[in-house]
Parts: sequence; C-alpha cells; structure tokens
Amino acid sequence: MRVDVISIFPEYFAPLDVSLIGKARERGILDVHLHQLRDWARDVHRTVDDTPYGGGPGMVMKPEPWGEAIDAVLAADPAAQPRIIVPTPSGVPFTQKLAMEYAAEPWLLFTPARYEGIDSRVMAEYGARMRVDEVSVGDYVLAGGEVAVLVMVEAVGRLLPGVLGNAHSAVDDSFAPGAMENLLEGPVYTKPPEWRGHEVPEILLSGHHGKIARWRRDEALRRTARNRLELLAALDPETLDKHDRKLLSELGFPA
Ligand code: JEW
Repeated sequence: MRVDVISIFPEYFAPLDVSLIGKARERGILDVHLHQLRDWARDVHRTVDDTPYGGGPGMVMKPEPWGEAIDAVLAADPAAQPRIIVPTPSGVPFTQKLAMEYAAEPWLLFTPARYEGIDSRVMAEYGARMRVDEVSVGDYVLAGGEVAVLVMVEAVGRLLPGVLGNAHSAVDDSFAPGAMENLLEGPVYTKPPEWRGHEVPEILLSGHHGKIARWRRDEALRRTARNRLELLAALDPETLDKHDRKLLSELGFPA
C-alpha cells in the first residue's frame, strides 16, 4: 500500500519510522511519502493560511497550496486515484470497519490541516473526481490533523497482510466485525503468578480451556457493561447464551 501525507509538519510523522509501521515500511509492505505543503506556496513567506470569510476567530488554510500539492501527488501515478482522507472533528467516525476498508485500498492520501481547517472548496474540487472522506478519530478537538493521521495509519497498517505475525492476527480484535460481537476485551496477565500481593486469577493457571473461555467471556461482558453501555445495548440477543443472560441479569442488566 502507498500512503502519501501532505502537511506543514512532515516531521510530525517520525513515529512512522518505528515499531510495527517502521517494520512494515522496511519490508516494503507500506510505502510512505511525506510532503511539505509549504513547498507549493507561491509567496516569499510560503503562506498557507488566511482570514475566514464571514469573520470569526482563527485562520483557514488557503485552497491554492493544497490544490497544487494534491495535483503533484496525483501526478505520481496518473493511471490510479488515491482515496483522499481529510481529518476533521466534523467528519464521519473512524471505526475498525473504516480501517478495514482503507486497508483494502492500494493508495491513500492524507491531508492533515492546522488552524480552523482547509477551505471547503478543496474537498469539493477533489470530491467531484474521486472519493474524499472527511473523518473524525474521536469526539475531542485536536490542534491539527497530524495525530489523527498517525492513529489511522497505525490502525490500517496493522491490518495489511504480513504486518502482524500469524501468532496474533487481526481477525479477533474487539471491534473487528464478526469477532467477539463487539464485546470489549477482558483483562490480561503474564508471569509472575503473584506480583506485589496481586494474584493472577486461578482459573487462568488451571489448564481448563473451556472454563478459561467462559471466564474470559464473563470478564468481557462485565467490562462492556461497565465501560460501554451503548455496545452492550447493541448486542444481538441471539448471540447471548444462558450463562451470558444470567451474568448480565446479576449485573443489573435484564435481557
Ligand atoms: C482535527 C484536523 C485541523 C480531528 C478530531 N479542523 C478543525 C478545527 C480545529 C479546531 C477547532 C475547530 C476546527 C483544529 N484542527 C483540527 C482538528 C483534525 C484539524 C485543525 C480533529 N478531533 N480534532 N477527531
């Protein structure tokens, strides 16, 4: 997969050199191209922002540098078109489902903004020719789109074939459609069996694989009920067995 990023802070993407994503790049699974937006500004000050039409606080990113920068990236392969992804707090939610969709694309172009965002005509211009997604990584306001891009590249990158070992494939992730039907994962433990007086739950040391699976499911249900009531409410009752119903009713959530 090819990933292009146009930003006034290309150095913000140093984390993509490290760890899982860094390895994927070394292996040639992920081909990342970073671009400095200011390289396409025309004036001596390399200006990329201006005051908003209609008034109001802050500055808006000018359309011309974005248009020229995006055109230059598109020219890298005139036969193909990237999926353009614009991080914004007013976009559609970035979910595991969208991460899987992006992981199936050959080419992504991220356009992280600063200030109050990008002049909307840039999205209109490219949206008429190709897919342009305005995407939010969560209901909080960042100072710019760079961190949102890091979030999305990591979530997408780990889904690419060959990035995760077979040992822990992505198919049983909490939010993978079809996985443990949208239950949160329960707690995890490793050695030693006792640490600062805290013991590992005995069942996990028992070797009873059936009982361990049941315990893990109980913990997943408990954690989902405690932390994410809306996920609990969205569970398909058909996927709940007798034991699940009993536990949930004990927790005060009648079927
Ligand atoms: C996010 C990109 C660029 C995404 C998520 N746009 C905008 C904006 C900003 C502050 C106030 C109002 C609008 C800052 N900002 C961004 C914020 C993405 C930019 C500028 C972003 N939260 N925040 N999920």
